Order: sequence, then structure tokens, then C-alpha cells
Amino acid sequence: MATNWTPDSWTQYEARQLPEYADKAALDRATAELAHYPPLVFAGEARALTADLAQVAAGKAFLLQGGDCAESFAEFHPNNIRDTFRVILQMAVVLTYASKLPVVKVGRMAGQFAKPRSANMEEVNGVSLPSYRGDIVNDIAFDAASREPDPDRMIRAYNQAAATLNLLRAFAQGGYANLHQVHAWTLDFMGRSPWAAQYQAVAERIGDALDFMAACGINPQTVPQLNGTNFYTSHEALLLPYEQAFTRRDSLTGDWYDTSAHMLWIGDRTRFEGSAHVEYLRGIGNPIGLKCGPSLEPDALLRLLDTLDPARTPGRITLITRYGHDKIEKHLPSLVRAVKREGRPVVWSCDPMHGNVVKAANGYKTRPFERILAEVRGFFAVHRAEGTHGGGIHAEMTGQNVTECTGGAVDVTEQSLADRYHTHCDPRLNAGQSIELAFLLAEMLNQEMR
Ligand code: TYR
Repeated sequence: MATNWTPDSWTQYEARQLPEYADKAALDRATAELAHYPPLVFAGEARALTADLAQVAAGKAFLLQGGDCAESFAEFHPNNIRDTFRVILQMAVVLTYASKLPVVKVGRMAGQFAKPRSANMEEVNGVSLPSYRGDIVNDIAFDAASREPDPDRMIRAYNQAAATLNLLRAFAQGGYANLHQVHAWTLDFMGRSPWAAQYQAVAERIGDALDFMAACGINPQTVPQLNGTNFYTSHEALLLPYEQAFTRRDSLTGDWYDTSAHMLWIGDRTRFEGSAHVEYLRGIGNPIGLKCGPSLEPDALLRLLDTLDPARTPGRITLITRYGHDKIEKHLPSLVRAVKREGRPVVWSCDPMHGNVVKAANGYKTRPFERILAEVRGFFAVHRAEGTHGGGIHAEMTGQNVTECTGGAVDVTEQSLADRYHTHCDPRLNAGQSIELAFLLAEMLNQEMR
């Protein structure tokens, strides 16, 4: 257990990216209420995820982490949860089938509400208001009342997360994820993508394999590994008063866990030395992600690892790199070498989204799909050259047929961005682009395994 650490020791450190709540008493009331709400996950599940991630760190599995950029109250709907879940399943099946590696599935779901912002204030037509920090903090509408941080939003976010997780658990274990359903997961609008046919071909071969096993006398319906899957949740541990309220002692081990999700990560903006977010995360037993951007030097990374993972537990740390398609091959090798030299058992995961944001001519913030793929290629090229395992992908994606990232096989043009641009924050891959990405990943993994 971490020394000199308590669930609130972070308050003694510099906390960036936290909202200013005007009414401190209301904040205390909300967090006191949350502190006696039931946990969303059980510590044993977080330990199971650490064990799964240890397999990834050892090069024997792959991590697929994906979901909304930011969940919102407005888009809370069972169909949205189902569609994102099923695209993740489709991607996982493509990856597992092609690479013959188990895929650890982690959603950016059931709690991914808070967003870091580059500026505290936003100015429109000479009016300056607090930036939107995600539905768990304030409202996206640009007026003074909406932008005022409201602690009661944490309670609504908890309830939405609980309902989302409940449905995800039902899908994962209740029959929806049964491998016999691989065909049925296809989304109608996927029909237009050439990758839909590729996906159907994989689904058919899996179906054949299951039929073959049945003919041999193994009834796949009675094999639990084929009937369901483990699906974990994760979000950025940004809003520390909320995370603190869900920090509970595990009754089995006596250790502290953040029971708001299985895995938590620290953003690139809050991982600086002396950060309250680092202080908070070092004390919890969950597996932790750390976003690594261009400004992170190898020495600083090693110091962070000493703080966050002094025991060098395999699977405890996932390093999520986010450089941009043109920077990854310059920056990543020095980090990989330092971590390898120190013998640290981390998962290397590629976030190809965050470094590739551009503004389209018509003003939309977008991410060109070619650049996303180029960053993924660069990531695998570096790991191949260094002899390390390109272990995972971290993507902002949705099961909806949105038009937020340009490119892909069913080309989203700059002009068509306006058609279905629904994100509450940054542009996400749509279902077709996600499947296309899975096929590219499968190809890269195959090359690595050869
Ligand atoms: N149980 C295995 C896993 O979780 C295989 C599997 C994969 C089963 C996807 C169902 C499924 O939908 O990886």
C-alpha cells in the first residue's frame, strides 16, 4: 500500500483542470452523498483487469480501449450504449481472429464525463464564460447559468454510469456477446463499407469453426468462454472530488480502490510533477493509464513510474502515447528505450486521435482518418524496431453513423462533416471507420507476431 497516502491527500497538491464550485457547502453535500452510494465496480474485478493487462505487457494479448470522447446526458440512450458496445465487440473479434491473441476489452464508458480544457474561459462575441468541462461539471450551452459548475451533476452522472454499466454487464454476460451472434452484430448502415464484407467473411469462418466443434461433440453453448466476455470500464480520473467519493477500502485485502471504474487514466495535462492527480492515483489499486504526449521526457516518465508503480506490478501501468502522425516516430523511441532499460512491465497503447486534430475549412474540428492510421503504423513501426510489443489501441469512437472524422472507405468529406456531427467534445471514429481500423491493427499485429 502507498505510504503517507489518504483518499484526500491530493488536496495538498496542485490540482489543475478542476472546476471552481462557487457553493462549497453544496459540493460537500454532493460528495458526502456519493460517498455512501454503492460502488460501481468491485476491487476483485480491477485486479482481474490488472492480470489481463499483465498478459498484454508480456506480449501475449492486445488491449482494445474505446468509446465516447465524452459521454453526455443528452445522448444517454440504450441504443447508443448497445451500438458502441457492439462495434467494440466487432473490432475485438476481427483482432482476435486475425492475430490469435486474446483481446482485453475496456470501454471509455459508464463514467467518461469530465474533460480537461486548454483554457479556463471561453469567449464568444466578446462574452467570456467558464469553459465546458463535461456534463458531470456544467452544461455545454453558452450562457452564464449553464456554464456554472453544479456539484449535483455528479449525482446524475453516477446514476447514468450505474445504468450504463448495468446494461454493459447484461450484454457481456447475458447472451448478446455470445460468439454465435457474430453475424448479428453488423450494423445496417455498415452495408456500404467494403469492410462490411470483410467482416462478414471473418464472421462466417468463426461460425464454421463453432459448427465444426459442435460436430466433434463440443457443444459451444455450454462453453462459458464462447458465450460471453469480460468487458471493463474506464475513464479519465479528472474530477477528483468525485473519484475521492468512490475511493473505498477493499474488504478482502484492505487496499484502497477507486470503485467508479475498473481502470482510470491521467491526462497529459495533469501528469506534471507535484500534480494532485498523480498523488491521488498512486494510492489506488486499480490499473492506471498514463497519457504520454510530446512534452514528456524519458527521465520524467521514469520518475512518474517510480511514484505510480513502485512495486513494478505487471499490468498496473498502461502508457498511452498520443503524439500526432508526424511526431510519433521522433518521440516514442526514447521513451520505449528508457522503459525497456529499466525493465518496467508496462502496456504500450496507441492513442492515434489526440495528436491529429485539425480545423476543416468550414470550421469543424476534425481528425483525418489517414493521419489516424498513419500514427498507428508509426506506433507499430517503432515497437517493431525496438523489439517491444505494440500492445493496445485507445480510440474515441462511437457505434453511431456520425460524420466527425474525415476519410475512411465510405469517405467522409469536409463538406459532409455537417451532416451528423454530434460529439460533445472531440471528433470520434464512426462504426465503419472503427472496423476499418481494426483490420489495419490486425495486419500490424500479424506482422509483429511473425
Ligand atoms: N471469452 C473470450 C473473450 O472474452 C472470447 C469471446 C470474445 C467470447 C468475444 C465472446 C465474445 O463476444 O475474449
